[in-house]
Amino acid sequence: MNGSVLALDFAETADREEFRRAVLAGLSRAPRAIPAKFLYDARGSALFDEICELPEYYLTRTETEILKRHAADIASRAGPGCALIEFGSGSSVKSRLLLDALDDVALYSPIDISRQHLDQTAAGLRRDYPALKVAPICADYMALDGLPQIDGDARRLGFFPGSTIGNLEPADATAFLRRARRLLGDDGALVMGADLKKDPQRLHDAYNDAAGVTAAFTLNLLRRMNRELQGNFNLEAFAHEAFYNQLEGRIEIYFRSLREQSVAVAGRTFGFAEGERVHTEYSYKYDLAGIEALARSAGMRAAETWTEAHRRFAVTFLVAAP
Ligand code: AVI
Repeated sequence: MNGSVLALDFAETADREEFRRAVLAGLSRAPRAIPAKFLYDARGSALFDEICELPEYYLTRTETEILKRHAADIASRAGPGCALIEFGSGSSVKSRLLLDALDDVALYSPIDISRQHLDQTAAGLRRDYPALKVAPICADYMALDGLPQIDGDARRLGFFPGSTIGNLEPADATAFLRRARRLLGDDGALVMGADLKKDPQRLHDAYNDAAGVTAAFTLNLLRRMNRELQGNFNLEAFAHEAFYNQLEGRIEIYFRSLREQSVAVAGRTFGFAEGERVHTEYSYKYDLAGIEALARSAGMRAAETWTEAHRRFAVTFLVAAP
């Protein structure tokens, strides 16, 4: 067995232990909740990729349209010779739109917690952009204190697309932007995508698609608990529930017990009342004033915001506030 296989085994054991603790803690507290990051095992990530293609899920298409239309504007705001740093890069599809538009990129640094994702992304980019310096960072960008592989005095341009900011509760969103501001420096900038408030029915439909892919995505968490934590969740006895909470300006997502039942997982047994819910995700929706207020709360300001005809989504160029 070689060292990298051992390292992977170790990482897998550590991940499973973190999952076990989160599930036991999340099912023991009231109201019950399991953090959204555990939705993204291999099957969950593949289902999320499918969500991005759904007719109801306008977010990915709309953001891509904005990025395509305004890539040159973003590049001119950024200036030549930037180091592009992507927070939570996934497959880096959207960053290619920026890489194609930016003038003389000094370096591209994708940050992702998944080593596998990072290696794939880096290999694809090195193949398609042979002159580009690619410096992947395997880390949790929510807990990163420095950018180890980045030195030199190139301007740092952060990229945080996909409305991932919406999955953070307001205090965490501010904490993330503060961290980004520190990592990017006084001279840095951040290109951030955020889903906008709109007709509640459209929001509702985006998280309750007719094909049931979002439901499968939520219920995959039960499968994961069954597989990794020796659970016995009956997937037929729980349902996906997603609705727009207008007061809080957010989509709330849960899995809901369809009957009174008890379930064993990670060596414990948990009772569920009929209708009892376990929270899995928030997806906050912003308006332009809300984006500006969020930026201010983190010592930044929106230098420019781009949207499209229906004002469904916004891409904002954030800079450090003086
Ligand atoms: C990743 N994130 C921006 C998605 C969202 O829209 O909040 C996650 C998602 N969950 C269900 N559908 C999409």
